[in-house]
Amino acid sequence: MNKIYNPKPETWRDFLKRPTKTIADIEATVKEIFSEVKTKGDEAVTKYTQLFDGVSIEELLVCEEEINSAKNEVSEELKDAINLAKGNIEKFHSAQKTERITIETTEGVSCWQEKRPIQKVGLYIPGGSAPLFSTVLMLAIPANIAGCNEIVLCTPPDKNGSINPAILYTAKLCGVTKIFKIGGIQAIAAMTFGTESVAPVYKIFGPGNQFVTVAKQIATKYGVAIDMPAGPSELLVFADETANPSFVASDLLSQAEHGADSQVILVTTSEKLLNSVEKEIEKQLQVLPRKLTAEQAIDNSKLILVETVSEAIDLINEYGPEHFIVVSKDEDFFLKNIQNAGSVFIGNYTPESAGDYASGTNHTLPTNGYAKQYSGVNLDSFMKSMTFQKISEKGIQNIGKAIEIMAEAEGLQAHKNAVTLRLKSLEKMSGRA
Ligand code: HSO
Ligand code: ZN
Repeated sequence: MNKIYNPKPETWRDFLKRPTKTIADIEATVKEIFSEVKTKGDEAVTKYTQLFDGVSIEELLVCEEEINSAKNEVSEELKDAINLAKGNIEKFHSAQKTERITIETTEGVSCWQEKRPIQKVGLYIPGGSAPLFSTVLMLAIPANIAGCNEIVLCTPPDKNGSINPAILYTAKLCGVTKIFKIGGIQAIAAMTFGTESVAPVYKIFGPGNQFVTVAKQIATKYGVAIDMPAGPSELLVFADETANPSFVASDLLSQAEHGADSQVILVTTSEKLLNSVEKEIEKQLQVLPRKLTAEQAIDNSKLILVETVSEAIDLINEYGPEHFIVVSKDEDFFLKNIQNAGSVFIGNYTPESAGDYASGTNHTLPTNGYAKQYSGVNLDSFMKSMTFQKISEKGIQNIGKAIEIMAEAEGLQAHKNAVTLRLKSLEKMSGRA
């Protein structure tokens, strides 16, 4: 663990830098697979599934029977837990619905804005060591509330060609319309171009490894939208002497166990707390099943001692963490001044795990400093705003002149004519009357 004492602000940028990855060779692989999936469809998808997942899949679409039998493989206890989480996530995301906004900007000129669902969305759920069925909840629930009519889910098959039953169970429960046994780059390519089995989508959501992340970025070149550029999980905790060091250590480890490249940081004004957290991490780490992974992330983690809370908040805003936990007697100060964070967790009894699973907020959040300009996934991520307007005869008379003058000034005569013709026709009518 790196301990940093009272660092000078000019050095923050340097030690807060996320490790950068070279994407050059990944990009070449992604482009090759994209072009093959585009031209050969399912055949290419099957070939890459064999190559990367080591299994030959005859039917990419998961059949009803397989989905229904997953239900029997998930324990009642887990089903109950998933249901509790679902209820909370539904409540929080339903509350994000907004009313139509209507305004008469000038007499006779009515403008309004309404939201519409993105009709076809694709959800990517990684497989591998931790099957993230909780991410199915986080993506499929808001997609459903938004009213998306096609919700496609892609997830890689295991060596036996199956998908984790909890993923299948949750997908069915949350209204996913089609599930495919496709992972990695080939999944993103299939949802981008469409194949014989997979219909193309308008927006792709979900986390993934570096390959999936680059593939999502390439997908945008073909007009598909993505939720956000995703990267390894991050947690920054600010804690002072009011924090429980063992709780803080458990939170830092909870993110560290996601991957060797996870980023966890403690910022504190208390040297005593810093030392106790360090000891606690060592202790708790020893008995973690994912010790090896967490250990590597912890090796790169930082424990930072600063002199004041105002220095702390500046440093935190400069870093822009995906998750920010604050346990401090100055809680209000932090809540008022935090500008850049994906999601904020407050007090000794608010572990990040709560937001990862069951409190109701979304866990698909901006990493890599993108919290400075991106929001986490929310109901609006599955919708787009449309504007409407209706102008009456009186309305066009009220704003027509301004439009004519502006069009003229831009040298766009046809634009001007579209108004002039109408104004003249109204003049004629009123002359006749
Ligand atoms: N903390 C992860 C999400 C997750 N954690 C899923 C457990 N399961 C990224 O926000
Ligand atoms: Zn997590």
